[in-house]
Amino acid sequence: MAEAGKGGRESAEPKGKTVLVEFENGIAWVILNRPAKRNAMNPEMNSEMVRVLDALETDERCKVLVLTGAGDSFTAGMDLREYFRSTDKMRHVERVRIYREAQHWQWVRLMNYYKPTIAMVNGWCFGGAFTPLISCDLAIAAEEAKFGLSEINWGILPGGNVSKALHLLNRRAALYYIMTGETFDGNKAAEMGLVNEAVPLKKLRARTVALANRLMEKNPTVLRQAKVAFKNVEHMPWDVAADYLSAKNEQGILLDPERGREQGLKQFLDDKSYRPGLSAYKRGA
Ligand code: ACO
Ligand code: V55
Repeated sequence: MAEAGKGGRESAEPKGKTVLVEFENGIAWVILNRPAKRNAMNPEMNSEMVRVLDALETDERCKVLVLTGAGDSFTAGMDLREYFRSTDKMRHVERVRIYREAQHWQWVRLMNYYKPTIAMVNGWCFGGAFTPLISCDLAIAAEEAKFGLSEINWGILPGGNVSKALHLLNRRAALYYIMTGETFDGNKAAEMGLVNEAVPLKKLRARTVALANRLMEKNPTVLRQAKVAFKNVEHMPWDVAADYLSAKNEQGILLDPERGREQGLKQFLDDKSYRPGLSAYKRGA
C-alpha cells in the first residue's frame, strides 16, 4: 500500500477494503465501500478514512476530493453492530479510541481540509453520515437520496458531532428531524441548506464533475484561504474576525505562487483584459 511520496513521506496509493479511491482528471473519488452493509461506518472504515484523507492531502492527483458511497447508499450511518454493540463490551479506553477515529475523519480532518471537498450524496444518508456531509465544503445530492436522523427511534440522541453539525442548517428543520426521525429527500435537503442542490440521480455524477471542474479553474491558494477563513470566523467576535481576515488575506498573498492578486489588479487596471463582473481573471497569464 505504501509508496514513497515527495519528501520521504508515505504518500500511499490510498486503497483498501472499506474505502476505494479513484483518480480522474484532478478529482479523487473517495468511495465508502461496504455496499452490502449500505456503507455503514465500522471501525475499520473509520481507521482507513483517516489514512486516506491524510494521504490525499499531499497527493498531486487530488485537486478536489469527492466523498460518496458505493452502490445505492451514501452511508447508512454508524455501524450499529460493529461500532456500537461490539464496542459496548470493550474497556472504556478502547471504546474512546475507536470513537475518536470516527470523529477524526468525519470532522476534525474534513472540516478544514487542505483541498476543496464535495459530498456527492448518491443514496441513503442516516445519522452519523450527517457529520462528514456537513464537513465537506459543498454537497450535491440525488433527488432520490433519502436522509434521516434515525437516532430517536432507537434510544439515543444524534451524537458523534451530528447535533453540532445540524446547527449549520435551519434551526426549526434541525429540531424537527431530530425529534421526529422522519426521512426526507434530496430536494428537501437542498431547501434546508443541508446540500447545495439536488439533481436527478442520473445527472448526479456529471453535475458533481462540473462543479469540481469549476473549482479547479480557481487559484488553489486563495480557494483554500477563503474557505478556511469563512469557517473559522463563525465563532469569532467581529473585531477579532476582521483582524484575522486581514492576516489570513496577507498570508494568502505571501503564499500564492500564482500571485493572483497582483495579476488580477494588473489585468483589470493596466491591461484592461478582465472585468470581474464579466469573466474570471486569466490564471498564469
Ligand atoms: N449498521 C449496521 N448494519 C447496517 C446499517 C447500520 N447503520 N445499515 C444497514 N445495515 C446492514 C443491515 O443490517 C443488512 O445487513 P445483513 O444483510 O447482514 O442483514 C444490510 O446492511 C442491508 O440492509 P437492509 O436493511 O437489508 O437494506 P435496505 O436497502 O432494505 O435498507 C436502509 C437500507 C434503509 C439504509 C436500512 O438498512 C436502514 O434503515 N439502516 C439503518 C439506518 C440507520 O438508522 N443508521 C444509523 C443512524 S444512527 C448513527 O449513525 C449514530
Ligand atoms: C453518532 C453517534 C456517535 C458517533 C458518531 O448519532 C455518530 C450519531 C455516540 O457516538 O461517534
